[in-house]
Amino acid sequence: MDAQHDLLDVDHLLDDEERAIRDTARRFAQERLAPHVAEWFEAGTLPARDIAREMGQAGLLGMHLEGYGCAGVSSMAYGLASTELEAVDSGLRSLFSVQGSLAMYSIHAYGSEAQKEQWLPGMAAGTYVGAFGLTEPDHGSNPKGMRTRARNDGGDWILSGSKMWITNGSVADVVVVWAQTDEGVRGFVVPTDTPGFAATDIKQKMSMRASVTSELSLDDVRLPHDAVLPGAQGLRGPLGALNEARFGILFGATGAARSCVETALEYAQSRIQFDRPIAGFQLTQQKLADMSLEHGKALLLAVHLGRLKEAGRLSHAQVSAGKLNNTRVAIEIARTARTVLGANGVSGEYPIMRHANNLESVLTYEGTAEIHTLTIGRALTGISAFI
Ligand code: TGC
Ligand code: FAD
Repeated sequence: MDAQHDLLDVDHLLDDEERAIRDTARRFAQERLAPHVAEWFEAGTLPARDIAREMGQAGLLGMHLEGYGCAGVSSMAYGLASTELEAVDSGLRSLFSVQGSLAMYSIHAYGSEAQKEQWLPGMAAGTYVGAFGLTEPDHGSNPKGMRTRARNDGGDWILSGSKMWITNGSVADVVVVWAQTDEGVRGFVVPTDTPGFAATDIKQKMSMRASVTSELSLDDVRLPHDAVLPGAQGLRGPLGALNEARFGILFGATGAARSCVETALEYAQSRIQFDRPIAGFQLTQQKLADMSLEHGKALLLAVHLGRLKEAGRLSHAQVSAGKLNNTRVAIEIARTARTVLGANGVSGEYPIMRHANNLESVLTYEGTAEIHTLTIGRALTGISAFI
């Protein structure tokens, strides 16, 4: 691998199978998604159901899960696929993460056999789209305070409340909804055609425009007794799923960063000012060197955490460290890369401003930078500073 694309030769740390899966995901992302993404972002719409079907055909959805039509690849391979999707757009990686790591993972890890058989094969194929409803209008960082409630009524469950900022919400066939019950927080598998369920898209997003984000309203949604996920009790359930998705994000952010570095490098070599390529100016080279180095270090961290995960040694605090570092690094790289392109840096003809805008969401969702900082602080000191 040459220094232009992989300064630290991180590629050398991957095995042949990991490289093959990464290359397949890259081909899919570059050939099927990249040609359209700027248009989707500009229009603020995404043909999410069509893309889910294509991702399903490519074997990407729930690819790290075993059985039920899922590919059963390693965590590392899943991380590398996240990188390739986010190199095109964070919104596309979001569709893939929410489907595979939040909705499918929750059903796979906590669901009954009947729930798994009903939903997972269709979700792996992309014929069913899934969403994950944890955040509420008044409870984001602190999901413990959620107000959505599920009460028992003659053996059925009745769900009422609302969820906010839900990726895939209005295009989903099924949502894993987290709600308070008399036994603490429980997860419910909610088919979106159930009476009382409604989803409204959130408009005027300046970030993640190539992603569907919705508000969900649950107005006395009646579900059968077996709609509850039997294996999840308390906040540990949703937080366990979030751990999986955060792992994908710590890889994914390096994809957005890579796209920015590559764009800046190519531009700097062809843009002439003062009769020479701007890549020849020392100040530009400093930016290019810093961006490449920071991108390489972020990728090294991702691969290291991937190896820890495969060895069953990855802690929550380490996932927080990776998510915090790599989103922070990616956003800095996007800002620096933008300056290299001058005015063209703000144009949608180049991907940089789109990545920069998306990364503002990535910094906030799946636990804000502050929450991950405090998670690391708690692991270091043994003292929780959340409350
Ligand atoms: P706390 O007392 O620390 O923990 C409650 C229970 O959960 C366990 N736990 C975890 N389990 C798995 N993974 C983790 N990362 C875990 N962190 C904690 C913990 O052991 C405990 O278990 P048990 O059995 O003892 O009860 O809970 P807390 O209320 O103090 O909260 C901690 C805090 C603030 C870190 C947590 O609430 C948090 O992470 N808040 C952020 C919320 C968040 O990330 N929301 C994301 C919503 S989904 C989304 O954004 C999707 S974006 C689209 C895309 O992915 O692309
Ligand atoms: P708040 O929790 O209100 O935080 C506001 C600010 O206060 C932040 O800076 C935060 O770090 C800080 N803060 C809060 N508490 C503390 C503290 N104790 N100490 C220090 N600082 C603190 N959610 C889902 O459930 N499913 C989804 O699919 C989903 N998709 C999303 C897609 C997008 C595009 C976006 C933007 C969000 C999505 N979310 C989703 C929601 C996301 O997880 C929340 O936005 C996030 O958890 C933060 O919650 P909040 O926005 O309510 O901010």
